[in-house]
Amino acid sequence: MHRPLFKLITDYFNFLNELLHELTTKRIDYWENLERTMNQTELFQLLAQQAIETPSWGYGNSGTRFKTFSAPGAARTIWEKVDDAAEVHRLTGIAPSIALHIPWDKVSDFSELNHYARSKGISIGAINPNVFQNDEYKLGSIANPDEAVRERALSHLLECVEIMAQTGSKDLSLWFADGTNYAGQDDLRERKRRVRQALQVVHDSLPDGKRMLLEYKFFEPAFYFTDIFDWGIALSHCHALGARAKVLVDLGHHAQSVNIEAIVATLLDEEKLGGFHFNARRYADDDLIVGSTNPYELFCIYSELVQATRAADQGVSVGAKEVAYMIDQSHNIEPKLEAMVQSVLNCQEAYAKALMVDYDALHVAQKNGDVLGAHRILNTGFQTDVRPLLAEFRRLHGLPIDPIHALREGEYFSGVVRDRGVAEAGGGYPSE
Ligand code: PSV
Ligand code: MN
Repeated sequence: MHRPLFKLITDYFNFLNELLHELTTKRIDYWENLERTMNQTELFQLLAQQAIETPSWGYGNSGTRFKTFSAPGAARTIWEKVDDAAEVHRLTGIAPSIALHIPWDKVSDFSELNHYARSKGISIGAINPNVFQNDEYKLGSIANPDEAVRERALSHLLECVEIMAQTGSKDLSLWFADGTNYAGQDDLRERKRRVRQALQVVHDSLPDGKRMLLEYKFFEPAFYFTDIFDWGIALSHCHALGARAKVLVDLGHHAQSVNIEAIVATLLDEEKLGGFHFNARRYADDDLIVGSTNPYELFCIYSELVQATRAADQGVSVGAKEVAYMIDQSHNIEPKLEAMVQSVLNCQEAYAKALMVDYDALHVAQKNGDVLGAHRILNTGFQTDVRPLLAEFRRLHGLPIDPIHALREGEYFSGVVRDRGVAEAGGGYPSE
């Protein structure tokens, strides 16, 4: 036989052989785990219930304080942002809502926006008030020493509660840039009381079934003191405020090497975990893709959540099932839609891995004091290659097997690049 042709054929057969081996070992991998944990129908039901909200501010041009970049096809209006969020949902099947930031996403008729979103197959999710961008908020919003400023901040928060009614949103997502830059600048206990007072008014204005999620962040934009600086202060406010107040954990808002899954477990047990802002941090608060620098941390967080949903304590299990999952990322150098799809898929993968753990065996090992046995049982989930399983899940749901490939090859992205073009973006620091 002609030698190059013969080589081509044998190479091809070797390739097929390797592929078959790859697929069968991966199948055994997750099938073995499944046998020990749950059946496939149960697993697929849980995966189908997963929902990751995407943020309107992740679809427009964004940047650092040095430069805002112009991304080809970036959404220019809230209507275009809804279109993009709908596309992310169409590709992944698990991103059914979009969070709004007010006034960035303010429209004259929110019920029209609500109908528009629904016509695109998604809903309006959390409403995020913005009490950090006006000049008057230089010394804070609800903690400001000036009562008139505090009143204006509060009335914006209450306006957002009204917007929730028009958009059908369940959650008011609260983050405050309030803080001080110098010791002695303001009275720390007084500031705590001002915050509590305003939050109580907001809490009490929420109708049944609506919640306020209180986000903490340990620094920035203030650098000496931040009013809601960590989960401890957020939790004590939420406990005092009442049943509608819950804590929101933004993965980027912790100091280096803080054990976030321990915070998650604590808040779950206190029945006060309300939601997440997913992202990945390297040094400080940043907008890297969730699970890109810290896949093990994300897995451990999901593992705590899975265990809490199965807790014997009803309050804990019900609370865990009501946790809201949201992405909080603005992508500056990555293609925006692709980054959002990737983020949603990373959450799906971490969740699927957490479902692969044999928690009964884990508890036995823990009771027996089998330190490394328990550690290995947990890690079995993390080490499981769930990609073939998720591909099968997508096939069953009529979703693209590879959503990133579908986005790259599909008409949506090239269409928005063509139709929207490259919008002018602002600079960073003003130049002469
Ligand atoms: C603040 O850093 C934050 O995490 C809050 O959630 C804001 O609402 C969001 O980013 C967008 O500025
Ligand atoms: Mn956030």
